[in-house]
Amino acid sequence: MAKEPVRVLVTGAAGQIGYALVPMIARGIMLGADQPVILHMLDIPPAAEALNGVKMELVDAAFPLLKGCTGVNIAVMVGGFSRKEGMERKDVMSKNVSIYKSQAAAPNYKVLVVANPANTNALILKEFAPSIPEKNITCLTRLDHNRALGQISERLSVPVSDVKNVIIWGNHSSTQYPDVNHAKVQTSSKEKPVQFISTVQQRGAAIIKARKLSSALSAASSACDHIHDWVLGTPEGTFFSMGVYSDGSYNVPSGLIYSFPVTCRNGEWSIVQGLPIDEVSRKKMDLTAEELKEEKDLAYSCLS
Ligand code: NAX
Repeated sequence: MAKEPVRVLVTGAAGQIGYALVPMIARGIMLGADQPVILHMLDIPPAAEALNGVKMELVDAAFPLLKGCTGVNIAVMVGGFSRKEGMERKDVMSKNVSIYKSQAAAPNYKVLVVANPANTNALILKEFAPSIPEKNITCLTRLDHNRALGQISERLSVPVSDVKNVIIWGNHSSTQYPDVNHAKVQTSSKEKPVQFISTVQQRGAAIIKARKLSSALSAASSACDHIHDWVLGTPEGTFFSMGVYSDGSYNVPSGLIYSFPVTCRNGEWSIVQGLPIDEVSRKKMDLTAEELKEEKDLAYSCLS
């Protein structure tokens, strides 16, 4: 019997990540090749014409899984204000957290926040949307996770599918801690995963330098991976990184959206427990938590 369609909302759908993301959803990359989807695309009035163009292209692509457009089960929130030259961090923060505060009226569905500052936007959404269970609000650090897998695969010359269980701890920013201590690599090489922390932390900036535009196809693909594994589950023995509401695991202060290693079953994520943390890792995990606390304070000062 044909499955009931799942309704997916994409905010910022006329932007560059939105443009790369919606055909992936319509093609079944996010929720599976047998899952019909209903796309709900949102943007601001100045982007209405461009959004209509995206809609026309979706019709032209004749995706068999794509149905009409109503209601929502999953929201991928890409919509936001991008930093312009000369703007202070506080100005960008102020514009974005205001957007996320106003979108907090959203009902009870699974939310993935992509727009930056992703962790803090997700936190504001969580704090101002008490009707959404905190377990339903997450942010994207899967792109950083996938970047870490890609770097190890390139440096050890192994297929990326032979690498698993890297961890991105903390903020989706340059203080994130890409951790290879628990990574597993299927290789006969004796070489250890090499020093690559700064490459992963600075990858977004390197892409902007090369492309003169920020990451879009890899961000869209990672957003699909995030929702795919959250809804359909993680493979046995494998974990992924997700920005989730901290419950104090690994002594990360609660009350922050922090990236942890998670496994998913039956549409629910759980933080992987009991991984040993060495002193170097501890310092890096605390540093990125500190930045998130500062961002939280800044966000609240912008909203008051
Ligand atoms: P674009 O500027 O191309 O697109 C953003 C879209 O959001 C625009 O179409 C704009 O009209 C729309 N928008 C603005 N305010 C809105 C509102 N109130 N409601 C709905 N839509 C609204 O940016 P793009 O390159 O697509 O990036 C989108 C966001 O993703 C940015 O904040 C960016 O920094 C962030 N990123 C996050 C990543 C992550 O891993 N978490 C990686 C990629 C990306 O840098």
